[in-house]
Amino acid sequence: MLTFLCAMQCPRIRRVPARLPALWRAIGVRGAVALAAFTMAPLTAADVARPNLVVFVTDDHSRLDSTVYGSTDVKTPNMERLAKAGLVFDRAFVASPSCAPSRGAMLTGLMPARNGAEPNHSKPRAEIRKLPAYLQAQGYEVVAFGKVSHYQHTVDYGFDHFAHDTFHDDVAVSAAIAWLKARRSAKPLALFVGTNWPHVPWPQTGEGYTADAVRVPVNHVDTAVTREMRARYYAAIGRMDTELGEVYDAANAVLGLNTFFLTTSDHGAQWPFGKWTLYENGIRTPMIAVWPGHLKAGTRTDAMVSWIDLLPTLVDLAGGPAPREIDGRSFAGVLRGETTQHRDRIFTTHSGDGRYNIYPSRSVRTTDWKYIRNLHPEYYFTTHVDLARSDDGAAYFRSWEQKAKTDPHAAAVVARYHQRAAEELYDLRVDPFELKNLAAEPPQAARLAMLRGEVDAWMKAQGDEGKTFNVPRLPTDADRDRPPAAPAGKKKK
Ligand SMILES: [Ca+2]
Repeated sequence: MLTFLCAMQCPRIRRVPARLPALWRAIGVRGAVALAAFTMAPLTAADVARPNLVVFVTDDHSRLDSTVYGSTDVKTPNMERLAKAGLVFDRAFVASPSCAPSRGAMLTGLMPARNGAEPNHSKPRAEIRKLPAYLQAQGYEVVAFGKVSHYQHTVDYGFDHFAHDTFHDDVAVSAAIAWLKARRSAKPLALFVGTNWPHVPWPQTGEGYTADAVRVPVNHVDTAVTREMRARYYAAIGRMDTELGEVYDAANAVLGLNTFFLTTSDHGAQWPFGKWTLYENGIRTPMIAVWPGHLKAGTRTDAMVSWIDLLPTLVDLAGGPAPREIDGRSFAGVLRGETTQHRDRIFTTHSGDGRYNIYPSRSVRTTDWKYIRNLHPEYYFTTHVDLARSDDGAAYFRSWEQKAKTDPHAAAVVARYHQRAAEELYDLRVDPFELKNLAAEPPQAARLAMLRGEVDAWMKAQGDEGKTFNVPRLPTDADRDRPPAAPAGKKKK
């Protein structure tokens, strides 16, 4: 209670960690520092002030599928609760729109070409310093529950403790909460909790959502099967949102107000023009931060931030020197309300996913425009959506193909899914779903040349060779729509 009252009423001593020994809590920051002067403990004001850090990572959740970002048909009450208590990022982006390269970039602060995790399921190189080491150097205990890195890559990252990192190991969240409640360490804590929701396979029913009530996005094809799957996707989002609320409540109860809490998703959902693409529904991600007494509650920011910025931001909040040798840059100034801007360009990259997706692309995004370069427009675009045997994608994609035989809109959507122009340019102010490619429009020639040059320069600076990591599928291949053979005894993800 004393900690709570101090936090609310005494700004100079408000940042007292709840888990510090009772004496420290009772005497506050200045008292603890004064006490340290009479002991051998090398305690400083910075030591006492450091916040606990809790990051809740969701999996394949599209930004627009939340009430916080304007959805009217999927309910995310816990995201809304965080939004009311903290700062909502309207322009947060991942580095790459599939699980492994996205998480590899977050946990190294380096873009995929520089850390080595380019295609899905690949890992950053062993010699690269990873996020836990930076925070451990600041005195933190750094712990991961669930899918934080790409499943069982977790062991490579040097967490002090980790558990439940296998495919849809859905007890991870309750295990994290139990671990947190039993924790007795006086160290500041950096806790990463990763849910596998709303990653497929989605729940078998809509769990309250019905097919006739969902809204089908304008860049999709409206069929009965699509609606059924969309209701099931919403059910998965509901599970994710419930888990978010549970972790948030546990963090508040155990760690107290001196806790920086952030939630975000590793990229957009497994729907066409989402995951595995550089369209907004692939790379633009939900992000909400809560930090009582530091962040103004119920606010939003347009500052453009990237997942590579999370590592230096957390190190900055932990009191450490933000590393300069990585691609990421701390946006702690945005969090503290010192600035409303961070990046003026967001670069993203996608390299592929086994034999399901071989379609490398790069993009640069300004506040208003998106330029996408498809490195091999002659390749045939496929993903788990159209190739997987499960009903997560194949069932509804077959219904799109069937409708395409008689419906021009469906035919255009399916054609655009498989084959794209070498260059795409979109005016996001009027075309948020990136439906009208302006790359060939003469009035946009100068803008196209500028953004093309920026991607050239960025790829060169990154040492990005634009590799293709698997045997491509071509539109002329007889087996272009045949799923790859699954490795014996291995479950696809
Ligand atoms: Ca993912």
